[in-house]
Amino acid sequence: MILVLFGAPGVGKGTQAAILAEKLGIAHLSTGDAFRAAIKNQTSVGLLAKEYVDSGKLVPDDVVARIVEEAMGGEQFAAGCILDGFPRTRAQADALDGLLTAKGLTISHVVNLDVDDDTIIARLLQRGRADDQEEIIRNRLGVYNAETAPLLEYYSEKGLLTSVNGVGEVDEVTQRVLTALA
Ligand code: B4P
Repeated sequence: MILVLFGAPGVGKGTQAAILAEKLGIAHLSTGDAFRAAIKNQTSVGLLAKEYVDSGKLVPDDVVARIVEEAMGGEQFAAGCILDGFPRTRAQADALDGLLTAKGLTISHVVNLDVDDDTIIARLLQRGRADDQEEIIRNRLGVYNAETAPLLEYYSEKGLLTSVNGVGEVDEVTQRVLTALA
């Protein structure tokens, strides 16, 4: 199964992906986590990604495609995976299609977690990660609306998209996602 968890920053993609990966027994790839690890370890990708992640901009598509291709080559991805935070642009969606086609795979589901902006801002301010400051969060939401949200139509036209209410207890949201996958 290739599951894409989709949604604005802070809707709970990372939270749900970790739980679902465990429940479904498949790998979890978070591009956000991959960039944060690269930044921490000061790799070449990390040095490149830092200014984008710090300011809430999208890391350039070619860098994202490189990190995803590398990760998905790993053994643990053979049984499928949950993609968390990728794709975020049409170019990334095209790169993913190319990657999967080369492996004889296709996307099984795209689940969009739907959460209102006020709830997102409150959640992220409470978390308080370095990029969780109100001005940067608003920038991330703007980038999401301009560059990522248009993918909803792309996946809807392919018949792959289900939207799930992401407001509520974490367990409740997990159940809604599992129902959407059934
Ligand atoms: P990400 O790491 O993907 O982070 P996110 O979108 O902010 O968070 P997510 O939706 O996963 O929310 P989470 O579960 O953590 O991106 C960070 C940056 O990396 C981007 O701004 C960009 O610069 C870069 N990047 C990543 N992928 C990229 C790509 N493909 N292309 C280009 N750039 C890319 O939840 C947030 C908070 O809410 C947590 O504190 C959590 O505990 C809480 N929460 C979750 N569910 C809840 C619930 N049901 N109720 C209450 N709180 C909840």
